[in-house]
Amino acid sequence: MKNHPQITQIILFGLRNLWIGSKGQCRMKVLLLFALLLGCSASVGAQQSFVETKAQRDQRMRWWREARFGMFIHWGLYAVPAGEYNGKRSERIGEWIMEWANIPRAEYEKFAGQFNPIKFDAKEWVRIAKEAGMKYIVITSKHHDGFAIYNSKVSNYDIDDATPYRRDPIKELAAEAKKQGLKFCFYYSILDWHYPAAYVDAPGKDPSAGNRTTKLKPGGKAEYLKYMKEQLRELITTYEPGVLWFDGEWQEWWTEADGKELYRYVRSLKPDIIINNRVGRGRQGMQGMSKTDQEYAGDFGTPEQQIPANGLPGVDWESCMTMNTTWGFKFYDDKWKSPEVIIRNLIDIASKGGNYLLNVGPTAEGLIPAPSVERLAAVGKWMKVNGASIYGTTASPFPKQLEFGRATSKAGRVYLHIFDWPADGNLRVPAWGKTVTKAYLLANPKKSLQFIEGNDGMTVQLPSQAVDPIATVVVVETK
Ligand code: FHN
Repeated sequence: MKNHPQITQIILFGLRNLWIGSKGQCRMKVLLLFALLLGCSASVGAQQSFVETKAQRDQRMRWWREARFGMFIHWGLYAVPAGEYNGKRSERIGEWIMEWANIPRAEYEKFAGQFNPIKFDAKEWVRIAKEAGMKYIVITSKHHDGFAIYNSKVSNYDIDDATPYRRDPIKELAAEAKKQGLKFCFYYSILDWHYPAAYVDAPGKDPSAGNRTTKLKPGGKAEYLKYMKEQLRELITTYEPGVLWFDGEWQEWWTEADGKELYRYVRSLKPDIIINNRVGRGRQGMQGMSKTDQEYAGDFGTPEQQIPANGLPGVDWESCMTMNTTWGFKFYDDKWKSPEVIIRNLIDIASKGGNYLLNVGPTAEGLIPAPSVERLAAVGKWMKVNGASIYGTTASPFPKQLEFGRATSKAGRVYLHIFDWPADGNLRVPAWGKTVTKAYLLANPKKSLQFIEGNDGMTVQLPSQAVDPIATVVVVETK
């Protein structure tokens, strides 16, 4: 926890004067007072919630805000059944198979013996993310099924003890991400269907299967909290993640106070770490985060499978989405988003000031599914030309959403993302209180575009054809 140097200095200065002006017995009392006060200031420090100035917070969030685009990876034992159990399939998400197929713990554990990702290649995974234009990777260290896909010293239900694979793919992935310049981050589920003290109390459900909510046996919460903290400590000290992405917080036994305490604990282990709002109860369902009268723990909001219509003004936020309809691998899920939808989602999110965390669900062999790889390559092709209109940008400066597309901004310029190319070649842009000095295609900055300014905005004369039918970017520089 952060101490407060000014408090300590005041105490020391006062004691110094007392010491100089005292003799014999008095000096013993001064020493005793010194010891008492020192202990008190330390304990005050330990109890402080994490206090940081706006400048300190902005510094901590800087890389994350500039990144704008990350890879989510859901990888675990659920990739073995891959959406089918005893011939039963479901439209439900693959990583929840222990719940929707009502698989008892002892049965589900058998998947560990079949999890042997011999085709896993950290270098290839990071290359795919990097070439897509992604700047960080968030991987499930432990999902709701409780299986640790890293080498956990506090659990035998992990890749090292329970599978034939025995290597630590997370160590390889963390090292490769660092080598290729991507931030490495962890997802961690508070909900744990495998923890001994946890059980399911729901009609028709096996008590040891998965469920949206679990109960904890008497004394189980304190025991589980200790276990969770031990796992978080080893995750943070061994792999040094940039973000701790919590999930599964909606349990009735998990409170906002628990979330605040866990936030402080994680920050005490790595003060520059960034933590999402699912550490506590601030998520407000799938919409992400709505500030109410209470300050919730967490550094950013987490809308899921959706883009808030007006962003989440005044807070940092990240929209997480699947590329098909499942987070964990399902071999028959072929409902893939097109590259156009993915690219326009990325632009839409950035135009509202958010980050896009796009998911891949690798197979039990350790491969990222080919349809995901193809889409990410298409996104990377667009980002290669237009990344400057996403990275390090802030939200659109326009009061209303543009009819032809979206906008992002940086100091002294606005990036206009044109989805619908004007048939007459004249791009009509509403006024936004700035005087334009120059306009050009981001793809061809040397060739200025003609424009006319008026009271209600400007008209830019565009070439007859769009550079990119998904989104062509026009840069408008301002005074
Ligand atoms: O239940 C999880 C789900 O499996 C998945 O991990 C998503 C990703 O954000 N989070 C939870 C649902 O909100």
